[in-house]
Amino acid sequence: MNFKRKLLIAALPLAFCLSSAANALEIKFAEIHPAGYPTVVAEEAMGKKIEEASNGDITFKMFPGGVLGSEKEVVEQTQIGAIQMTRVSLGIVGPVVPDVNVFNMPFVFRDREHMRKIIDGEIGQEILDKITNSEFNLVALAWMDGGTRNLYTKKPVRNIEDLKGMKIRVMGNPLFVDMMTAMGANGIAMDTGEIFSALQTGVIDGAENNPPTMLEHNHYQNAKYYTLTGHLILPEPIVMSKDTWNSLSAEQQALVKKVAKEAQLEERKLWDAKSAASEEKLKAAGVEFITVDKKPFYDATAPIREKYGAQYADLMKRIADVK
Ligand code: GTR
Repeated sequence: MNFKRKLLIAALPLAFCLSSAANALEIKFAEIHPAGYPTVVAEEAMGKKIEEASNGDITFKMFPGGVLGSEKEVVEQTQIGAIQMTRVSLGIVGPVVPDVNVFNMPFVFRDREHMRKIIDGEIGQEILDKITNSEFNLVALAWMDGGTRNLYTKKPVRNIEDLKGMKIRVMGNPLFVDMMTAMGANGIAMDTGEIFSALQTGVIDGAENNPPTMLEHNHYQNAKYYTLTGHLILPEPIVMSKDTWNSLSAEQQALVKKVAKEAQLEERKLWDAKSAASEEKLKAAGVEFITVDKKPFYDATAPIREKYGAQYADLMKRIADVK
């Protein structure tokens, strides 16, 4: 065998490795929630399925706990394709894709079951498609259940008057600032990661979220009253960078879609268990759960549903008609 030929043969495995590496895709998935959180667990299971079914062409790596940045930063990174996938609250999608604000309106869903029926049905798919078809450069694949949001405060809120003048943190969406104004408080927009110290230093008097977030992000340490207003029931889309999506084969796209939908149904079982366990832990840690008459909160926020919902009157009616 001549020398040149030997070299060629020796180089073959290397060339093969390089070419398969060039085709391989690593999905970096960003989560602001910590390891073990229901969304994280369901998304990891989804990632495992993608890896297995793609025969190693796609690998999946979860980055929990906000290590890749705040939700807003991560969304921007996903839009440009530096991060391939994330789950994000619909709250912060609203300012960029206003159509999704229908789901962001206070008391638009009657209860958890109503919300789940909507996200599992055609309206849920329509809202995902609105994100995908916007200029957001993301493909929205499925919904995670983000539970029901209630108020937590440093001083008790036993009726809507108690909320007057309180500074309450909300997600960065003008709709939520308006919602707080309507309920008599001052809505202060900030990232999730800033809430803990803002509560500790008294920059805010409270925030609003579901029991798992209140617990896992340690907000309960400086807010001992949890008022069950149930003003928001927010689903959270799993999104993929459109650049990443476009780099997938049709078969791979179908796979990602399928396993994301499976994650949608799997996560809610984890969610229900985690939510119940979180409530117990919060109570054990000295948080007082306050039941309130929701009607004054519902009535006070009617102008918000009118202001943001007027142009979606048909959709609002279709949502209300889902029994
Ligand atoms: C959580 C949600 C997060 C984030 C957070 C917040 O319930 O899962 O995506 O939006 O609330 O209020 O910042």
